[in-house]
Amino acid sequence: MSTDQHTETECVFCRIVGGEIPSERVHEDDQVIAFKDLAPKAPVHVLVVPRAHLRDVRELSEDPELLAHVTRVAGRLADDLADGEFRLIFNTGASAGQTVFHVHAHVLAGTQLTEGQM
Ligand code: D5M
Repeated sequence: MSTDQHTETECVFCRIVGGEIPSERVHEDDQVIAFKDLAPKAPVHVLVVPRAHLRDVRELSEDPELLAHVTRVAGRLADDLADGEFRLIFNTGASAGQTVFHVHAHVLAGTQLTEGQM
């Protein structure tokens, strides 16, 4: 695993937060941004990303208000972009499929999701 993305200057999501790398934003506020996933696994597949560089959901859980905000935004996006039903995923660790080590919640919606999806 490369250690480069563990520094904020190299972290792809820090660069998206900073506007250095373009993204299709669907929400932003002072704490989080949300944008469409580059490789969507469902008709609605967006990532809710805290502006702060936190490694994973374990670190995010140290800030319960921010964690709650991420889940609230996910729900609102599922209301706005789909029918309100959604799957919320935090891949945590490489063996669980985490490839970007800046915490992000995958919001999947807009179709009948299968058990193996994501
Ligand atoms: O999820 C990381 C997710 O991030 C994966 O679904 C692709 C997505 N990704 C990576 N780079 C970009 C950019 N530049 N825009 C949008 N989406 C991106 P993980 O849970 O870490 O595997």
